[in-house]
Order: sequence, then C-alpha cells, then structure tokens
Amino acid sequence: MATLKTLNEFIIEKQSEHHNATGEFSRLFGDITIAAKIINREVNKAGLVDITGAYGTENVQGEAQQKLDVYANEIFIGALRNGGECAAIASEEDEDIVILDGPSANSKYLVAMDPLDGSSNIDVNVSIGTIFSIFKRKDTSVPVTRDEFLRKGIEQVAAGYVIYGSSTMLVYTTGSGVNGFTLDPSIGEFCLSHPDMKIKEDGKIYSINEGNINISTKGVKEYVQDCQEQLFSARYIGSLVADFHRNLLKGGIYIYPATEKAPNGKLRLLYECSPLAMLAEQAGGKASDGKNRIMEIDPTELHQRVPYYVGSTKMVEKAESYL
Ligand code: P6P
Repeated sequence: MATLKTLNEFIIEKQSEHHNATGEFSRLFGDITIAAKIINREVNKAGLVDITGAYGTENVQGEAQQKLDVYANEIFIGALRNGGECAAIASEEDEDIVILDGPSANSKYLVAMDPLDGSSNIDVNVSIGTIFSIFKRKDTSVPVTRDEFLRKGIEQVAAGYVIYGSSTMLVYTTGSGVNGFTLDPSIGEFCLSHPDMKIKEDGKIYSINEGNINISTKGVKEYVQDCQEQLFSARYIGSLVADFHRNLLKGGIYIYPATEKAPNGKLRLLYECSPLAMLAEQAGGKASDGKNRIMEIDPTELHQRVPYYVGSTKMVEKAESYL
C-alpha cells in the first residue's frame, strides 16, 4: 500500500532539493495551509452560519457574522502576519496592499491572493476556492510598495489554489510540476493524492458564460460554435477554481473573454489569472489573454483585469486562431 505523504513532509522533502533553502518558504507555505484549514472548517458549515446569521446571532468570537470572503481574507492576513515570513499581501478584498509589520517587516516573500473566489456560490452550496501567488522581494531593506507587486507571472516562485468542494484539495507548483493534496479531516492533514498532475493536450469540455455570447467578439462566438459543432460538453460552474480544477483533471478550456460589459474581461491578472496560468503551464497546458501569454503580461495596476483563455494547449490555440 502506498505510504501516506502529508503536505508538510512533501514540502520539507522538496526543500532539501533546494540547496539554498532556509526553511522560510516552507514556513510561509505552512501558514497558508493553516489558513486553508480554518477556512475549510467555516465553509463547510456556511449554510448553517447563514441560517443562524439570518437571526442575527453572533459567531463564537462574539462578532457579528461576516461575509465569508471578508472572513477568509482576515484569516489569511492573520496567518501570514503571525507566521512572519510574508512582508505584504495584495488581496482582491483590499484596494491597497496590506503591509505586515512586526516580525514580517523584512521578510523576503510577497503574497497575492483571492482569499475566496466565487463566494457568491457559497449560499447555493457550490464549490469555491482560494487562489494564491508568491513572489520573492528583490530588496528586503526598503519598505514594500504597491508597485513591487506589479510583476510578470514568470517571476512567481510559487502558485496554487485550494478548492473547497466535495473534498478539499490544495494544488500548487513551485516551478517543477504540479502536485495535489487532499485534506483528510480525520487527521487535519493535506495528503498527497494527485502527484505530478498533467492536463491533457486536447479536450472536449468548454467553460464560458454563454449568457454573454451576444456581447462577445465574433471570434469568441465562432470558437463556441466550433465547440458546439464538435458536440463538446459545456460545463460552467460559475466558480473559476472549480472549472479550472475539473479541466486540469479531465482536459478542457475555461474562457472569460472581453465583452461589451467587461472590455478587459472580469478576472484579475495578479491573483487569479497569473497563478492559474503558472499551474496550467507547469501541467503542460496554456494560458493567454487571447493573443499574449498571460505569464509575460507586464501588470500596470494591482487589480488589473485581463481576458482569459486557460486549459488544454490545443483548445487554447484553437480559440486564439479565431480571435
Ligand atoms: P460570471 C466568480 O465571481 C468569478 O470571479 C469566477 O470564479 C467565475 O468563473 C466568474 O467570476 C463568474 O462570472 O460573470 O460568469 O457570473
């Protein structure tokens, strides 16, 4: 029987492969994992919380019930602040960066994240996710600035997501392949369940909100028509992490194109498109804005949106050929 390998054991094993590893990255990752476990616990009882919340009850900390994405944001910020390995955070939930003072002040890592993506799906019991991206500071002797986060995806040292679904999984890469870990609640550990994940070069699943098709470009309409003529399956969960994860396992493409309503698409480059692009590429797939490789886009502002085509290489290339 294969031996169980926890995420912590895996990270320490990998750390020893990086000769100059000082354990800081491993500790940073441990902080992210702790936050994911806490959020998992809250997400799993979200329905219940909503019911009690509806009666204005307070949670165990005596605070008024918060929206779960605000709560998730605070949990991640708290875990990273206490861990002391992250100098600052860029979050979808905060307009400006959050600088972590105290022990974190001269840490060498920066984290960009969407603490709980798809949170509108919580009260309909649909899978949701956390997306995170890790950069290394160039100079820890100067204060962190907002501009320091405006880095190309190729500069990420790690990227990953947590999917809170029928099971809770953490999937990440540090640039040498993608590995998936499933949370075993009975021992509170993420255990290696999907080693060396690869996405199929081609697939038959396409994920796009076809409600926007009439306000999408001609090329998008033509590509969707092409998928329909080939009798592909349309699967759109309305939760990026869930659609991405299914396509990673089964092959497929996820598209959030530019539309008349959203001329740059809806998804954010820094903490949604870029980290998932690193994972897609590391798994043998592709991620573009319809023309340019996502990982090469030079961000100009923190919450910048980009059109997004990600998944099986041949499907992304076929879509690009129509654009
Ligand atoms: P629409 C959730 O709000 C999200 O950011 C992604 O998780 C999801 O794929 C997309 O937006 C859904 O957006 O416009 O299709 O409802």
